Amino acid sequence: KPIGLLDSGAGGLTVLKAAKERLPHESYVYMGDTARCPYGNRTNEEIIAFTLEMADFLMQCDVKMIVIACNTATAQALDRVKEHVSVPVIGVISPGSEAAVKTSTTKHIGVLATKSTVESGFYTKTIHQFSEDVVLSQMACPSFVDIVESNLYKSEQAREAVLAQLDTFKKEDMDTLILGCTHFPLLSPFIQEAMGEEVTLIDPGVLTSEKIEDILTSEDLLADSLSPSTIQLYTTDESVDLFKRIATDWMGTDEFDCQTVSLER
Ligand code: DGN
Repeated sequence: KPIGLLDSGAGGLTVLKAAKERLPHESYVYMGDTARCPYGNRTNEEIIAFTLEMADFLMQCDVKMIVIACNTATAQALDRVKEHVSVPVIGVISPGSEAAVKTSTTKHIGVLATKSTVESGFYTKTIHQFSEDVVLSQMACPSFVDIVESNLYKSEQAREAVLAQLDTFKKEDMDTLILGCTHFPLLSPFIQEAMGEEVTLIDPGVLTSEKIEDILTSEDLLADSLSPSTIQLYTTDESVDLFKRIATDWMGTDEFDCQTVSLER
């Protein structure tokens, strides 16, 4: 059975890429709700409803676990999805928070995320579960999501937007920065440039893939090394072309199938 991943759009491909690198024998079904992206400025009710629809779709694909590869959906809907489905479910906020707390020596951690994630307070709550004395600086960067969804993430325009957005934030004295939106690792060279080499960037996708392996191991669900590995991508946009281009470019392979699917509106 495949592992299911969901995101509001292309951002969760950063988690898929990390998972595929760590667990190459697994098969994956990825659902990106590109037609309704971005989620970051939507109401909590909308985010919960959309996330549950995607979880239902993944369950119809007979997935063995669900990875909410979206911070915004994790913050609003992780518990709801857990109640809703019969397979293990993980989000991206806890793995990223745990890694950041382990990495930071100054105990001043930054988070870049969507408005919804910042306002949810979910990062603050989660990081303080790992360490109570961490100081947290958070910033909402909604424009970064649009840059990635329009496949402009390597452009000079993207670089300038990132440098301008982080101009004030970089002056805060953090030593560790969580890329708290799964779209943002695609912009990490520019984010690193803006923040300076002394700040360690945390990509929650990498840490989430370790957790995926832990869960599959403990549930005895790991694929064996002879299993054929497939990647099936679904997008809710009518055209799959842009999504396919981003996926091919980011994943460094076109060995996947990509189809459009319409969810309830
Ligand atoms: N990729 C999503 C996240 O991690 O929060 C959200 C992007 C969006 O829809 N605004």
